[in-house]
Amino acid sequence: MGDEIQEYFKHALMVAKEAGERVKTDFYRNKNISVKENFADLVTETDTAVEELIVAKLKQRFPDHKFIGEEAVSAGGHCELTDSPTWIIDPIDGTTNFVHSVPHTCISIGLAVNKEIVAGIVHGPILGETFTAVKGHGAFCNDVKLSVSTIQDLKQGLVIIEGGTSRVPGVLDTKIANLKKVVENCHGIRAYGSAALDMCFVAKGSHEAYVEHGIHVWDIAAGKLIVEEAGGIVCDPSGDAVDLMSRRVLAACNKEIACQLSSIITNITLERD
Ligand code: 2AM
Ligand code: CA
Ligand code: CA
Ligand code: CA
Repeated sequence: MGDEIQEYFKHALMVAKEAGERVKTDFYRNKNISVKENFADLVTETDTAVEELIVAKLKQRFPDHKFIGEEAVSAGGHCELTDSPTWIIDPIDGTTNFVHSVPHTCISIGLAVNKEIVAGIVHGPILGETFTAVKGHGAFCNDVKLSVSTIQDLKQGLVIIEGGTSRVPGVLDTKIANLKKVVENCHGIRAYGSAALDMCFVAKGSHEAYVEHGIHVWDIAAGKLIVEEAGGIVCDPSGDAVDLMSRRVLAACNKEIACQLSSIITNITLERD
């Protein structure tokens, strides 16, 4: 299986880079924008086209594999993670950044086998950074090996926490209350607008943690493995084991930081994927 996963990974990396060229071209053009659930939940023609490109290229090579893609699910498609090899795709993570010409935007491709992520690619075509991991083989950014931060005290940490695209009042109120508690307990907070890149910044060691409610499986599938292969941990914001379909995540450089962050966060339950 190890060799097979390497083969799957290499092919997916090629596809991600090809898709990245399309994202890069469109990034500098006028975008065709629509809204999904609310005025802040955006999608562009590029999101849909890039997802179709990635799925077509992977399907051609791996016809028996299954697929979960953000835009297909948004269009009413199935979002079920089975034991079969499943490609979990976010064609553009950071669509709002893409729309506003902010370079923090990426393509995220994770591969799950037996519901476990075994390969992950987060390709940022504008930033020129490609984060990768294959289970058991470490995490890399442009071929440089990644290691998480060694800071153990949250008060010395930098935490990524986002506003998200949900405008549901109850959810937003708790997110803002959490944001306040995090600000009070660390060096500072940051929000880059791309869940997948946020996870990679924890893997890279520049940030101690990332916590989010509202994300979907395609936002974090690849990033989860990249964080873990860099030596970090990914759990539920409650501190329990992570459930990729639960719409929430906490990534941290180590258990101490995860526990400290978890203890000040109020968890939010959202409708599952
Ligand atoms: P997207 O750009 O693929 O839609 C922005 O905070 C980050 O969270 C992006 O990675 C965005 O993914 C993702 N996201 C999308 N919908 C969200 C939601 N309802 N709550 C939180 N994050 C969301
Ligand atoms: Ca989206
Ligand atoms: Ca996303
Ligand atoms: Ca997306």
